Amino acid sequence: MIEVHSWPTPNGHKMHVMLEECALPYKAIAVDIGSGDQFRSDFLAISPNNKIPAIVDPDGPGGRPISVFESGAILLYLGEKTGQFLPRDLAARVPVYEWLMFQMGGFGPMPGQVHHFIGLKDETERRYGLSRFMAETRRLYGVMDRRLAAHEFFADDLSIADFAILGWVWRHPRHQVDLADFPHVQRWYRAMMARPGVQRGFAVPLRRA
Ligand SMILES: N[C@@H](CCC(=O)N[C@@H](CS)C(=O)NCC(=O)O)C(=O)O
Repeated sequence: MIEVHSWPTPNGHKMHVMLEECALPYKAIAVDIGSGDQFRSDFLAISPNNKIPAIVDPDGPGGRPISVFESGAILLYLGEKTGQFLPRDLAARVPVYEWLMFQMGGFGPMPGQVHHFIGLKDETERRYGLSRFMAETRRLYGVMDRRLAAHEFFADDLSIADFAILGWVWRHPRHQVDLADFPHVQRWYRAMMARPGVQRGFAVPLRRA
């Protein structure tokens, strides 16, 4: 059974959603990042950047165990392993790569900065950080809204790119974005959150042992 070392955050939930949607059996292991579990040496052995998520698949390529860190790499690995949510055809795969990288490089780091600056006590630092990163976060919502105006999903069909982006859109109240301002993202978000696999993924119990 695949072990997912995780926590109920945007990057953690991506994993739980993918595993549920693929109907893969897995064991969720809590890494409480608020208590510093990510710095434990046993976790460092599978996640050298000290961040969740990471997985251990005892039945990796060639039947040998493998660990994978970085949520985008894990989504690609699971897509390859199962043949689900990652098209075989290269032309169909390109938009999956594009929107997955869009999330990993931008729509994750930028709202993540909003989540950081929103909690600062110093008003000057807070104001600068929020004006910069909220504007960029909203710009990225605009990019997604334009894409979804003409597409049901980010790529041609439901894919790992949707699961990656969903983890962060789920946090829109925290980065203070009203989805009503981005109606196509709102339509997509509602459809995604109505999926039973997605709902199971977001409900995965993760408590520290
Ligand atoms: N690029 C990484 C980012 C992972 C990440 O930032 N994880 C956060 C939680 S969402 C974390 O572990 N934070 C703990 C820390 O920074 O100490 C990925 O997508 O896997």
